[in-house]
Amino acid sequence: GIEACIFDLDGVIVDTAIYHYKAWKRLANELGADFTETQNEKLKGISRVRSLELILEWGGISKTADEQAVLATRKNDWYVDMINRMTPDEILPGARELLESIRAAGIKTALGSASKNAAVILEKVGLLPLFDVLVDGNSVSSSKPDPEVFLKGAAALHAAPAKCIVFEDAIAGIEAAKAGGMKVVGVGEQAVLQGADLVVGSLEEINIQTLQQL
Ligand code: B16
Ligand code: MG
Repeated sequence: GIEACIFDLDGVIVDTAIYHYKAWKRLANELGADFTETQNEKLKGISRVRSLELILEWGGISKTADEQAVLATRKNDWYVDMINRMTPDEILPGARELLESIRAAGIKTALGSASKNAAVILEKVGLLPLFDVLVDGNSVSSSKPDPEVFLKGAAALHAAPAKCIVFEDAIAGIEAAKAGGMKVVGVGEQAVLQGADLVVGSLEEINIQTLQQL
């Protein structure tokens, strides 16, 4: 049976991607640069530092490490202003219900997010009590597609990776789950999320039975 379910945050539980996008776009524009929607997809699931490196690379801009630290902080300050205003209305469809039914079935839950702001976001939307363990950007050294974040979640819950199901909206996250030997449900578009064991448009489409059949 399933021993643990590990959830990505942004794009699965809440749509913080829109806030990341707004803040990165504002920063890029201030630098006289921009990025496309396709490029924005590549920012999903990866760390803040890596996201900035990519945006600078796409814009043909070079900055020292110190300057990059200042820019990343500026983006994060704008981002934090936006997430501090989040409410439970922003929980994505089906997320709360699925978390509740997983826990009611005696299965453990973990968060596996690249974000250093994960705990604040879960607190704001009122979902913190539904997670047994949080593994986020503060507790990992390698970011997705490295499987570290999910393997740490499994280990903290004493679950075998092969008996874990990961929920992910990003290509990097699906690769990370697969690299960790886990099952993965992609949340989003089939065309984007190839490699997932199952792709759904939203968590509303899933119940415990669907998961047990994976
Ligand atoms: P922060 P996830 C990821 O969250 C986002 O998808 C990604 O766009 C962001 O760069 C990363 O968190 C780091 O976030 O700047 O808040 O530390 O999808 O892994 O939950
Ligand atoms: Mg995500």
